[in-house]
Amino acid sequence: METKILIIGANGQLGLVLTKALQCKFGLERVVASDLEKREQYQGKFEVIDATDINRIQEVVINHKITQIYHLAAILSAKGEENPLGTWDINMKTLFNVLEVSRMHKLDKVFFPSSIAVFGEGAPLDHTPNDAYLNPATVYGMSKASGENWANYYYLKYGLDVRSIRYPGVIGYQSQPNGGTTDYAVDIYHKAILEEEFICFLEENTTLPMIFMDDVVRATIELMEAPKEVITMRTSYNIAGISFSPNQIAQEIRKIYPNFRIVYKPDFRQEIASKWPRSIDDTVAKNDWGWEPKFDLKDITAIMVQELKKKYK
Ligand code: AKB
Repeated sequence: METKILIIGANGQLGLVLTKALQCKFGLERVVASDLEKREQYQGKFEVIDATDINRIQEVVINHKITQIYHLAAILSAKGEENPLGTWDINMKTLFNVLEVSRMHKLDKVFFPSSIAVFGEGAPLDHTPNDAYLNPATVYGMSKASGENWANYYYLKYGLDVRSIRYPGVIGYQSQPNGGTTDYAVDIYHKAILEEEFICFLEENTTLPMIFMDDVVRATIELMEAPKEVITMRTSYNIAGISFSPNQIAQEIRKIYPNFRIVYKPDFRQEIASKWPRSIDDTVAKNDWGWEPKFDLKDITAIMVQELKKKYK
């Protein structure tokens, strides 16, 4: 059967860009974007879906003869702490709905993003290996760690081809992140271009794993396109892009904007970040499906500045 893709959470930071990449690869007709609200000026097929409603997902899957789902909708680490039980309900319910519809309708493949938020105390902070102990300290991290086990369960029990990546913080100029602990690494570029002071909610030397949008979109599609036999990790794959601290990103920005000012006012997000890895060991993804990042901090800064300047002109 011809590939027909449904993206759930298509209006989010990654969804916006991944949808376009999938449209380029498969054609407008074979990609159905969905979210809680229809996006204005959207080119292509769009369905309004509340992913907590299994019947609605099922209806769209049947009507469009969907063969693959990318389930991107979730409440992220920082926002999730405002309403722990509500976050758990939404993150788990939407995942169960996607897994169940995919099982019932025998879909070819499902993509479920996990996150570096699955790590916590007990895991090495540097070069954290794929099989490190998972002891997340946020509800978001708990939902992703459990989700990974459920993905593996559906694969083992029902043969559902669920694939997953633990995303680092994602940096891109096309869209805004919302509710994450790594969001500062996007916001900082907007302030730099506007020549405004940036108030950073993390301490200056808090190093976190990050990745450029182009790399993460390519990683996701490469994993989904990889032959089934090479996939040895049915929970989730670590992938690394680049690790840096607020101080290092500010120094890189100052090479372009020498007067750029950053003020550190750490809040509750510092507590979350301090439990996450500083860097990630992605050997398993490299060995299994040839993952390789392309963008370092210098490249990312140059592209972010160049593209955001056009936006603010
Ligand atoms: C967050 O900060 O919550 C996300 C993530 C690392 O999963 N960007």
